[in-house]
Amino acid sequence: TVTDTPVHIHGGLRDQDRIFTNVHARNDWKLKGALSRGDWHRTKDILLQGDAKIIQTIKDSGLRGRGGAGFPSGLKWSFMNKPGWEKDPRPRYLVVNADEGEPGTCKDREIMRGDPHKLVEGCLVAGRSMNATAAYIYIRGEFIEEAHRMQVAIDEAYAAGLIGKNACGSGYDFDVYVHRGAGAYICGEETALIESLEGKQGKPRLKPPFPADVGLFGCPSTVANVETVAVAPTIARRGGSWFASFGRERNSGTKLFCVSGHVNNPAVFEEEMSMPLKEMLERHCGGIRGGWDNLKGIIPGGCSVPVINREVSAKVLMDYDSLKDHGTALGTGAIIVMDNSVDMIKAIARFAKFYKHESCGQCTPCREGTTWMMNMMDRLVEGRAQEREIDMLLELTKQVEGHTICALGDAAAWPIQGLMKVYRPEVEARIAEFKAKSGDVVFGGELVKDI
Ligand code: L3W
Ligand code: SF4
Repeated sequence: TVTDTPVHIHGGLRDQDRIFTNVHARNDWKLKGALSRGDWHRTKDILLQGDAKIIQTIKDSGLRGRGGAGFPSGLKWSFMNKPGWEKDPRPRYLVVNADEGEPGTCKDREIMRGDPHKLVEGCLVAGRSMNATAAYIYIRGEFIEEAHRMQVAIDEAYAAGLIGKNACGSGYDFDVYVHRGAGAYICGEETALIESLEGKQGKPRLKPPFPADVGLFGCPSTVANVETVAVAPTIARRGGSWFASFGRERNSGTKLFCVSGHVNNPAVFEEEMSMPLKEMLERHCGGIRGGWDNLKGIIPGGCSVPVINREVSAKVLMDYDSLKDHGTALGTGAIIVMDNSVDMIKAIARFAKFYKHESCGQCTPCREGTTWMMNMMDRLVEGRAQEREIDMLLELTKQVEGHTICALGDAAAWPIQGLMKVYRPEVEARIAEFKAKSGDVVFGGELVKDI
């Protein structure tokens, strides 16, 4: 059911409730600045609470993975502590997914630029909760400055005794490493990321086994997004119920949103979950360029999720359930705004090209399907097709969706399905226009005499 009424709206997040207080790196991002913002405050006490208590706090907070899937974090982290885990001689790892590559998404980058210590401290707290001995931060290769700042923060934390042997004086040993990627979008998929960390080509593995059972170097591992890990210390300090008081049930907490495209002020900001999308754009981005009526559509969660039109954009809340009820998803919280100047068919065709380029090629439906999708979308931009090819394209997306090793196949299919659901009349009009203009009858891109 669609219940578009937030349980609890503050009228915008207050400054004292922000977790990321240096998100634009306006202030000192190093240890001294971090300490002044409350990072590393009584971290030892959190560590001494032990694994079960930390995980319970995360469960109470309702935190869900901020990398796109929205899986409940407390539950996911608890998979590392299955009964009998102490008898398993394998080391255990936290892997931080800092391979932020989803088009439109630029929030983790801000955390690493302005608040790198929040992530280092988060590694320690989350790592402690899953009895890990080390964290690997796998960072997107293009993030040169961010990788540098993370390394500086790690070095500072070692020098101050905050991580390493007897971290924070807790008796717990914990190491943190940075590993730079080499520019493949697919390495943001958790098992491809693990393969890449192991020095192999970044090709996703079949799941199960999930990383919690067989992960990095064959050891129990959890891969979690930068933002998810970075909020853990604040939640542990302020309490699960504090975090859960924002947003609404099953959609709780605060979150970083990144808005790009045709708003007056594109921005990255922290806001509470479940705020109406329209209000969010007006409050933080100065509204749509040329006014609300100039809005054509919005992709609310990074380019992998379906587009919504102006009418839906006006009533949807920025949370998992409301967006799902309206046929799209929160994804990474990357809001791509497109006004009436946008050729929506061309925009989605560009995404199709992206997925074709980034497919790792190891499973046939994705490798072949993304190529077909790109070619068909390219022709639809010109209208060089028959109307019935729209249904053929949709059928193709259904053949790919759910039939691949990883979610990239689904991600390639959904934007096209969204386009046809919302803007099909435009696609049909484009075909009719081409036919009227050229007089040509085409099918599959070929000129045909008799159809
Ligand atoms: C143990 C089980 N663990 C699930 C774990 C699983 C993973 C997490 C979520 O895709 C989406 C994708 C992109 N035992 C488990 C279990 N887990 N069941 O929970 O798993 P899953 O499969 O739901 O999702 P995923 O494969 O992690 C992620 C979408 O995010 N996306 C974003 C992509 C890009 C970025 C970026 O640039 N930062 O995130 C946008 O929509 O399409 O659907 O850890 O192991 N029984
Ligand atoms: Fe590779 Fe695509 Fe298959 Fe994922 S779905 S494993 S990207 S071919």
